[in-house]
Amino acid sequence: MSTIGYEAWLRYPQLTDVLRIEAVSRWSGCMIVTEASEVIATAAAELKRGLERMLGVTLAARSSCDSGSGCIAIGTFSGGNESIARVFGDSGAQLDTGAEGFAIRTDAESGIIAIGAEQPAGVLYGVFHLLRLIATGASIDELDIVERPVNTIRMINQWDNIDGSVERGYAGQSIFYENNTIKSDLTRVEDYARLLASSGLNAIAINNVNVHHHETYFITERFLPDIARIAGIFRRYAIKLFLSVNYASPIETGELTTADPLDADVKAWWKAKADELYKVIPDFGGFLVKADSENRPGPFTYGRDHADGSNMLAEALLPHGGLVIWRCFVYNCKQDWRDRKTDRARAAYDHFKPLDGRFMDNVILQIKNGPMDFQVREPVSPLFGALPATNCMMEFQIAQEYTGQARHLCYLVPQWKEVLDFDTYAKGEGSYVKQVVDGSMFGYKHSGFAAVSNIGDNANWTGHPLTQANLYGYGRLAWNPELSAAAIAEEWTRLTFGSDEHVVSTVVSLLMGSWSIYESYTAPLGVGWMVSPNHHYGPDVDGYEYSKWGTYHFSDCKGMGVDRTLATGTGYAGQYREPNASIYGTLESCPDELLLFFHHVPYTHVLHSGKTVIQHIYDTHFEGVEQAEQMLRSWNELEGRIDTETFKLAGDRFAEQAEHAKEWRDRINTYYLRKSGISDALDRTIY
Ligand code: GCV
Repeated sequence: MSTIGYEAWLRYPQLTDVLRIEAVSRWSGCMIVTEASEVIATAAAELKRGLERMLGVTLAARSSCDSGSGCIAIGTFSGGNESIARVFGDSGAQLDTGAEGFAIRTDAESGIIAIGAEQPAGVLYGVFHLLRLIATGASIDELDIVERPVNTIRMINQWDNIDGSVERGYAGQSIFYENNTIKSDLTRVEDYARLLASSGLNAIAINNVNVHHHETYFITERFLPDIARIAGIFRRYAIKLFLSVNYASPIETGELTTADPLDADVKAWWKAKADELYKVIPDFGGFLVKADSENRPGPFTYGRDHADGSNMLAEALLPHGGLVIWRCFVYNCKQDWRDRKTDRARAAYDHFKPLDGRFMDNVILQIKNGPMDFQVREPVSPLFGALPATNCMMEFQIAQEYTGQARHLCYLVPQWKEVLDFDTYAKGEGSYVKQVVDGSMFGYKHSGFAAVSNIGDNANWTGHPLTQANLYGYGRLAWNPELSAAAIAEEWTRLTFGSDEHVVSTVVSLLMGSWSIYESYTAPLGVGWMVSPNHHYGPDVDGYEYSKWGTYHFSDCKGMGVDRTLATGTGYAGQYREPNASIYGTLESCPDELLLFFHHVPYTHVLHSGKTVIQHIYDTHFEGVEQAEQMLRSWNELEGRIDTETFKLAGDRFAEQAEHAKEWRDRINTYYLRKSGISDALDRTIY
């Protein structure tokens, strides 16, 4: 198997510049490590591997440093490593690095670069940070860094099934499971743990939120020994393991006849289950739950609500310190398309807002970034900022289900940044979503980020070589939402492709332009969907128009869009605080990019851009294809500058994207020409 894409951003290619080698070698005479912790052992192994690769030397591990020899010391402030104590003195504990942060300091006098932290996890993150600095060409001569993650939960959700498939997975089969068993060789899982930890992630739910028959037994003795094996791997990388659970487990396992959360036997069943789990995995993270959503069982069956349902599980986990992560993706998936009053966008808020304050402290509501489902463009979920008395966390999707599925490039960090920087006005102007999810706005006890992964068993993990940037970027953003999308893109590019400036600038500009290009040739102005049913790849304007899923654009011969205003529509716009409610609810002030999400307008409606809706559709679709073709040309200019395998793999995907963008353009333009009868002002070919 090729190792190029496999190593992703942890390639650590040998440094070639003599001065640079000298500059780094000066500090890399040996590694000082004294603590026996498992995570520190991982950190030491990573440091050794990274430095040996980049410098082409062997890095000895010692317990002390002879002054002047140039050493890297790693350890906790209180762990008895003299070199750490020498560099940080008494100040280490005062640096406020917290449970997962770290300090890195270059001490010229003692010849030591020290990576110190309160806890072993911080040491590991510090090591990855130092390696990142070296690999991206930063000077390490005068380091004085203190970093701590902004978000406490930085989680990845695998939608992997035990038959080896991955729901919404576009990069091969599961790395965890095959043929209804947990794989015996978990080497790849360990390598995945490295990737996750190096980008700053600290939690993983290892199975699909749609918990099917066999996976229901993950919490039983049938699978627990193997699950514990996986937990052991992630533990070494300071990553906590969570499981998605089936709400009807007591029934499905044949042990009870009800899953009613208020039933004493049900409560006792889950309590015993939690006890059993923690015996095997003492640091088990908790449960991720999709309940009463898309045909999954839940408390509604018993006339109970989501607070009843989640609190029952939370009570069982509480004595062990476990969490219940309860998803808010709850809506009526059996809607009658003729019914224009029911609005899927409203559902999460309508379900959960009235329950604010009723959830236990160890329950966290996991809210998708938008009210619908990971579209290329949708507004931010109005639930962010609306639940001051309930722990909340963000759910993003790295997998690109609706944004090109590892075949089109769509770098999502800019989209996620927009979401995080959205002003909810929950506590007046400047109440950003990022402050809701980092817990600071309302003093949440638990909060953070989760995202659906985009990896599979493809050699390069993500299928498209450049969509590794989404996985890396997600981790970096969860660590620090203030990092810019461009800075993350550049960091990833340098780590992955090295320092050829032409490569760096080309790849960064491809990444940075890709979201808007994808948007321009797909569903316009925030209207969403228009994809082929089931697999969701490719254009199908009416694919979901007469379906039960609640995802409509209502195009007719006069106009299109969904009226979600308070005055004449579904009232969804009224779920936002002012001024957002009025901005979205008023045609004149609604931003162009979300116009059709909030309003039904004639094709001749003039946008803020000065164009009519219909002309905007035609223009963006023609331009989008040109830009997709330009992406391919830009990529092709990199021939000879990056390895041939990656060059070809990504080149093939860019070619497919350019070709497929034409299909989008022609289907959508043709559909709207035929519907509206209004021709393109520039008289281009529409069929
Ligand atoms: C895991 C969308 C996807 C489903 C997914 C669901 C969810 O509907 O298409 O595959 O199920 O979201 O987030 O639960």
